[in-house]
Amino acid sequence: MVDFADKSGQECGSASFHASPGVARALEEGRAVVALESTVIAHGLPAPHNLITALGCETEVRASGAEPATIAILGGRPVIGLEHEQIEAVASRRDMAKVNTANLGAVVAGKSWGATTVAATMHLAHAAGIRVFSTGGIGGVHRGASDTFDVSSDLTALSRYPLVVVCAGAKAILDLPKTFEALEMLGVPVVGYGADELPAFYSRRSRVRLDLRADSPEEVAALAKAHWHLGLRSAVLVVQPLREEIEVPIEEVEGAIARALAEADAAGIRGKAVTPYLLGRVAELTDGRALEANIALLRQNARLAGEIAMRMGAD
Ligand code: PSU
Ligand code: MN
Repeated sequence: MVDFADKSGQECGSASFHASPGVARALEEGRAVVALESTVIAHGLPAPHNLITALGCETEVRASGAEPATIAILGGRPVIGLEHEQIEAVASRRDMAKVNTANLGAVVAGKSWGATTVAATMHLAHAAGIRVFSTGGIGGVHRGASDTFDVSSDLTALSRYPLVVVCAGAKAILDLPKTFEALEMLGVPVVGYGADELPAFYSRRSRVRLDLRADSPEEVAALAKAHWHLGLRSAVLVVQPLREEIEVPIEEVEGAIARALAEADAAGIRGKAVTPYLLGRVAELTDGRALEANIALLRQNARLAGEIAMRMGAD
C-alpha cells in the first residue's frame, strides 16, 4: 500500500507518483475519490470541448460529494489529481503521448508528457488506493481484429485492477459482441446500470444482452465488494446508457462509423491513432451529434461514479 503520510502532495512513499494535496488528504481520511482519465482530454475531444468537459466531469464528481482525481503524466511525473492549470496544459499541449501500461515506463523515463488511457489510469489509480474510476467508453476488440490483432490494453487492465469502472459501454467504433466475449473470458463482470443490454456509447442499445444489472449506487457497491471479498481481483465494469434525449440511435451512427473505418483504412491509420481518428470523424459525420453525446455521457458517468464512491465505505 502506498504511504500517504506526506500530506503536502510531494512524492508519496516508495511509489513514484505525486498526489495533489486535496486527493492525498481525501485518501488519508478515507473519503470517496473518483479517478478520471486524461486521454479523452488530450486525444478524445476537440478543443474547447475537451477542457470544458474535463472540468465538467470534476464538477459532477464534487456534486456527488466525492473528490475528483484526474490523472496524467506531467514532465515524466505521474500526477494523481491535476490542478486547474494542469488540466489546461493537458488540454492544450501538442506533445501529449497516449499512454497505456506498455509505454508508461518509457514516458516517465523520458520525462515526457502523457495522457493516460483507461489502462494506465487504472494502474495509477489502484497504486494510489482509489477504488472508483469514470470514463466515457472503454477500449476493446477492434472490428477486423482477426487480421490486425488490435485489441485495447484496457481489457487487460480491467482483468488486473480491482476498481469499479463506470462507462457507457465500449466505444461504438469497436466490435461490441467480441469485446463483451473478451470481458467474459477475462472474468470482468459487466453490470448494466438500469439496463439489460450493453450500451453502445453514443447509443443506448447494442443488441448484446447482459445478465448482471444494478439499479442503484448501493447495489453496485455491494456487488463490487462481494466480488473482491471472494478474492477476485478484476475490475467491476458498470455500463450506463446515455440519457434518451441525447443518444444517437445505432442505425444512424453505424453509417458514420462504417465510413470513418473505410477512410481510416484507406489512409493507412494504425495502432494508437485509430481510436482518436475514428472518434473525430464520427463526430464530424454526425454534425456534432456524436460529440454532444460523448460529452453528455462523460459527465453522466462521472456523477454516477461519485455516487458509487460515496457508498463504497471503508472496507
Ligand atoms: N472514452 C472516450 N473518449 C476516449 C477514450 C475513452 O469517451 O478518447 C480513450 C480512453 O482513454 C481509452 C482509449 O482507454 O480511448 C482507448 O484507446 P485504444 O483503443 O487505442 O486502446
Ligand atoms: Mn489499439
